[in-house]
Amino acid sequence: MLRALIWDVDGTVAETERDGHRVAFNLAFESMGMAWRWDEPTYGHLLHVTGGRERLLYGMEGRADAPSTAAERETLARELHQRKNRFYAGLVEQGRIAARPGVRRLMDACAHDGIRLAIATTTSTGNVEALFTSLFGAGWRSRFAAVVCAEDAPVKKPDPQAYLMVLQRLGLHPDNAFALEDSPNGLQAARAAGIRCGITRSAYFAGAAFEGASWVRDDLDHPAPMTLNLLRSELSANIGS
Ligand code: XBP
Ligand code: MG
Repeated sequence: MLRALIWDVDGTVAETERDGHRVAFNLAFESMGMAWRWDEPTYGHLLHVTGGRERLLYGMEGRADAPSTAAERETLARELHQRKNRFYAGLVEQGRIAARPGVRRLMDACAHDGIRLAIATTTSTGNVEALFTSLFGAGWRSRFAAVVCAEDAPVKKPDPQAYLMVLQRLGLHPDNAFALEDSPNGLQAARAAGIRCGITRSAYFAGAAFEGASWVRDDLDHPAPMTLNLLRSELSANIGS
């Protein structure tokens, strides 16, 4: 029986990577007087590493103009990451990022049917706070039964830590939850926690393979509305698989 819907944030609730984090990383580079810029193809490649600080460290690999020692790289990555998150919050507060199609509708349907909402994300708590306040208003948190972010689950997707923590906080068996994701790393994390997972393709993972997903679609409204009844039938048809 479906008791909880677990949401990934970046790419699933909104196109935050292309329009938010990437732009904010570039503002952070600029604010430190650095010439580095991540264009869309470059960022698409770097996105295979989850976690903004980890992504910065990965981006430094092979760069002649990156600091030479691991300690210096770590210090620079932390500074850039903090700046990036401040810029990201600013972009979000300006209302520059919208919820993806069907997100609000499905969240409202869950509230109506008593299906609990949860978040399993590798992004930082502050970023979720900024985005969800902008999209759903200051009282958004009361609508979610569990919110697990990078600070709670530091071992990032594709590791299942965030999903396992959500299940633990909800007191649920994986057969009673369904996950919504946009990336191969996210899908792997949900499935490793034993949770069925549907994919709404985001800009950067439009061409990715999603083996093991319950379904793959453009978004929650296309080609047709994804409903709770469809999710329920998905769960009952695949118990234990
Ligand atoms: C999201 C991430 C995050 C964001 C940036 O992945 O990997 O790192 O890109 O947020 P997912 P932070 O959607 O699979 O959770 O800078 O806070 O890490
Ligand atoms: Mg995502």
